[in-house]
Amino acid sequence: MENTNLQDYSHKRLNILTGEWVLVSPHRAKRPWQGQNEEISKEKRPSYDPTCYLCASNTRANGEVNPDYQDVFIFDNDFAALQSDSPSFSVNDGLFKAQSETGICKVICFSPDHSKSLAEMSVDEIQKVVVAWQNEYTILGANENINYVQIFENKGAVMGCSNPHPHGQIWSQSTLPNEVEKKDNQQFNYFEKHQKSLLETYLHQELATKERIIFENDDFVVLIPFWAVWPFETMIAPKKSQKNITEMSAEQAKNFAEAISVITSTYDKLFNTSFPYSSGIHQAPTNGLENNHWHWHMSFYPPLLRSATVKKFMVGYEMFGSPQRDITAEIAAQRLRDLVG
Ligand code: H2U
Repeated sequence: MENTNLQDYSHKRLNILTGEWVLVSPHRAKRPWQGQNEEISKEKRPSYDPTCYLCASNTRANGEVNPDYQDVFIFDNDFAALQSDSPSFSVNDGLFKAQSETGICKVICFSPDHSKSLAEMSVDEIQKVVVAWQNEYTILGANENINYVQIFENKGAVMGCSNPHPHGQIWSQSTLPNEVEKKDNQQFNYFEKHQKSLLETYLHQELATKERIIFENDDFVVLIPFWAVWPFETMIAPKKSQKNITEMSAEQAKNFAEAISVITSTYDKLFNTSFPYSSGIHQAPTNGLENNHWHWHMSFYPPLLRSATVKKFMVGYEMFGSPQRDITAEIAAQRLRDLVG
């Protein structure tokens, strides 16, 4: 796309997956910064921490002892936000509306090595995490009370992560969360009209221009979406539409693991820090429907803006109006692309 206006003048871009707009203000990218700096943690972690709740053989907060696990370890969250045995009820009192919600929450330790993050793990080690995610989607999705499985990771204290041990979470529940419902509707409407995947069609267009592509292998593409909100937000998506992660072959799971390895290690190089983010996989609900409109993808939402210590705040206009960014998706993609390898 040869449109220099997008690099020079304020405009709005449409997120085709949510139907929402983001305001882009490229001319502001050079403004001086006199605001808050985040602390950089220079702490070098040991491979084993006797006080860590997630390290192998240690005792968790509720008194249970972790096994001496060798790669991936999954357990039911001891402080689960959703419970499978809570009562079913609803409130319909005029404009007061509420309904009960049940679910199952799990914690997934990516590695017994306390000092590592996904960025430092090998592709083979990450593939074991991918296979564990596939298994959990299958097991939880088979439960008739579970209609959606949300896999995610909070990395870094700045993202509210409670423990530096490499781990993620899986929250599964009876209804679709807000973000998933938006993507469900958008993809459904496109599929109904065009009989093809919205995201696959979008990826074709991206692969033709290459402007926002950071990395690709045979099966996956890593890019900054045209509509990205966070300065260095990225997405990993299979080139050919798949509804959920269980459709990946072993070879594809390895290529997905490679894509995760490339983007997380590239992030660490950008500001020479262990790059914080929230990442998550959006995929087809497990509600027993065909869901042919779904094309799964993994998104990374990192808060850092211009250094290891200056982060983007989603405040003010973002809270009351729309999300807004200064550095364009194309410039951010160029910076990440230059660091790959
Ligand atoms: P975060 O670091 O993303 O907050 O995830 C850690 C999760 O681990 C958190 O949801 C759970 C917390 O409830 N946890 C346990 O289940 N048992 C423990 O002993 C410590 C933490």
